[in-house]
Amino acid sequence: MSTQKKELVLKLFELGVLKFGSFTLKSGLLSPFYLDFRRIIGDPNILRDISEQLWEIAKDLEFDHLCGVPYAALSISSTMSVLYGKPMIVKRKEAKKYGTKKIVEGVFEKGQKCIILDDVISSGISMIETLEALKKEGLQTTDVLAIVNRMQGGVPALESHGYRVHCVYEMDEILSVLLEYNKISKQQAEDTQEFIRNNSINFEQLRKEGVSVPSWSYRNIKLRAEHPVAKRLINIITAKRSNLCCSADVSTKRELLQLANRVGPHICMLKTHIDNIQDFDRELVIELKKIAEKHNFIILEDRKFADIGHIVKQQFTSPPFSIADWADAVTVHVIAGSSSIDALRSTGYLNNTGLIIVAEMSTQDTLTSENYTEQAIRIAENNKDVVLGVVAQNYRPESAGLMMFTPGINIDSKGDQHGQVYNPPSEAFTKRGVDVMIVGRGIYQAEDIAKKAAEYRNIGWDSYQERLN
Ligand code: S5P
Repeated sequence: MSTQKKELVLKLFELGVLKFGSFTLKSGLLSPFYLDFRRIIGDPNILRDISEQLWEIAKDLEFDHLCGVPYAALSISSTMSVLYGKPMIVKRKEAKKYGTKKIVEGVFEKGQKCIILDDVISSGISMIETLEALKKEGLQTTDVLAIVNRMQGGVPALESHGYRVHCVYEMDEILSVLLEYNKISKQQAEDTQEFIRNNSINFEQLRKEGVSVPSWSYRNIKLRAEHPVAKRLINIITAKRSNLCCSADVSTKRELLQLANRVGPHICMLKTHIDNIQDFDRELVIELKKIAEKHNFIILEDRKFADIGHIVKQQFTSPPFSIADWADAVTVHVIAGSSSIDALRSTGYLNNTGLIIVAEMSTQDTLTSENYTEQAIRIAENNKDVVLGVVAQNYRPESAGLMMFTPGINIDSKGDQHGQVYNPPSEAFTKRGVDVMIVGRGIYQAEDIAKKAAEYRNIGWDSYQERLN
């Protein structure tokens, strides 16, 4: 990279255009970096430097007009227009509602050529819309210019629509310069690269097209998770290299504690159905918490709250189970709507206990239709302050920091006589984007429980690695 280009990166950093930290994007994603090119109007020298870099590319192209995309690129196209004597046109964000109702402002004729300028190319979706609008006005565009390629899929998307794309910088190049001059840490560069990698696909679109996609990495989830239990869970998963949750569906205190001790070293989470324990008492909870601390796993009480808010509040807090006092996480249905989440939040206990929304069930004849699952996931996404993720089979939340917990996993069986459907763990991680697998009978009915838990754990971890690669 030329010294001039390197210096420009450093100037952009000083001006606060290239920011590193934690930023909520329009989509709701929490990003470790943010590019704010609207700030360049704060320094005319930088504005000129950027224009010069873009002109280096533009001077070899054949065109009649420069078209800047509002807002950041307007100042750039104006500067280039003045510096290099090319007329400018502007595509409005919205058509005027009165007067001319024009969508493209400026003086042009049908059939003329324009190049389009933007600050950053991310997904490319808004750029494609702009290009379509110009085409409708009779303008020809073949080349798109931008300052930064965020490397999130926009460039190939535009190219697949037949446009040539030219960027002054790839995001990777910017990171290298900032690293070289100690402006950002290695960790910040890695987090940024990981974020880019994990967000370079339009998940929603691919899902609609029925394509399975690999999902987020644990580090990325942690980066964007909001609830402290989610962060703790990811810490445990990565420290123990285990994404296994054992479903401890036994019926006595003794069996539960024994099982917890046996599987403890191999799991990140233990799931209970505490109301199935015939001899339940407070002592059990105290002992279970001790084992959880010793083996470092979290406790998920699979209560599946499903009633109106007024009732779920009582079910969550009242004796004899007093779930709110001890569970790190609880499952909840949203069949009654998001009011159940609001009700649970109003108890004041959700700082220590995270919610997992049951969005899709594992049974053959489940009533959780695609539409229901999508709605449930939306509720999870709108309540990330208290929700860790969803229980689901096929649908993964795309939103920042939410996890997918998946039961119906077994390596030795295809199902039971009551409609349970089992899938193998490897496929769950690689094809369906599962983050934590839930295994019950596959483990606790095995002859050697600890050995079986270790086996699931290894498969789960290897499959996660495979997904990353
Ligand atoms: O859709 C679901 C949701 C859950 S939480 N299907 C399920 O099987 N579960 C739970 O996972 C279920 O309540 C049970 O505790 C566990 C599965 O147990 P397994 O013995 O079939 O592995």
